Amino acid sequence: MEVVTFGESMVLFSTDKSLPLEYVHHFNKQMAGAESNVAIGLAKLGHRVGWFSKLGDDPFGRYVLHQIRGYGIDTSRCISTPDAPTGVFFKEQRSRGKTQVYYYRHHSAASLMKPDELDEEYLSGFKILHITGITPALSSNCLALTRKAIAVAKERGLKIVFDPNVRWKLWDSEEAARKIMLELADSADYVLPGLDEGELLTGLSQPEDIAAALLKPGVTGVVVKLGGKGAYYKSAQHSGYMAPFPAEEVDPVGAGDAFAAGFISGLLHGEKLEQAVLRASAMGAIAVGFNGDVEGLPDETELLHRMNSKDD
Ligand code: CKP
Ligand code: MG
Repeated sequence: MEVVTFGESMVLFSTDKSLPLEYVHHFNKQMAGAESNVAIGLAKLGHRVGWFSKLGDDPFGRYVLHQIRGYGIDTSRCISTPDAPTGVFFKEQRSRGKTQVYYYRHHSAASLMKPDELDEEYLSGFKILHITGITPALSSNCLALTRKAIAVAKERGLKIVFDPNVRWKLWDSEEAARKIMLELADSADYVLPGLDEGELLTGLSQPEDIAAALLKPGVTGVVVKLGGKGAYYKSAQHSGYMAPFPAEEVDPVGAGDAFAAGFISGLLHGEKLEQAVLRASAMGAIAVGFNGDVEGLPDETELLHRMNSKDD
């Protein structure tokens, strides 16, 4: 197996109308979650992936599980619990490309994940562990689970890719978020912050300075995502800006996860940092062009086509 990730996936209710949610009568049911988005992105590209979580023993939990399993992702370490429901969230369309999310995930099943449930042997079977800053924000047990997974991954030789994915609605204070994000960033091999997340972590505002500050001993590469302006990448040997892929922005949610999936796929192909960032950027550009987090993600052929037509 190649990549393992874990975190909360939820049922997403989205709308086709650009209206405040109080005026919306019909919703589309989809599934979303940063880590499962990455898992699905990788699975669609042909990689062998494992994802686990704790889901409510309820119809939404079964729906999420069936969706993720349907992509050929290994869900054998997922736990179902009668003690709490599967989380849900709603996405409001403010105007084209502008969205707002409302979570109903407090005390959800996933927030009950805990460190002693981690199957350490299972982790040994993978090359890369992907983690995000969402999971440690769910509960103190989820934070402990994240720390344990990192420790086990290091012990067993997995590379760690960390996407801060700061969600202010989940953190009690900016200080707590910064402290934990920095701890996780320092323990990763690759860190993929957005510009605002890089600013939060370092107090710096230029991509070059942010990347230099996060490239601590033990960290191999940092990629600062700049949205429509591309990305800046840095390792001990190489650094540079990646120009953005042309993209029509329909829904930016999920773009960061698509970027992470592309980046990890590049690592698995043995690509150099710049080439992996190119792959990541193409994935991000594809992801902003459709509604939903994963529905429009490409297979390997489509992705290569997009990468080769960058300057057309
Ligand atoms: O950073 P992204 O826009 O790629 O992440 C989107 C996901 O997990 C979305 O699917 C949502 O469920 C979440 O991030 C979250 O918890 O906010
Ligand atoms: Mg993100």
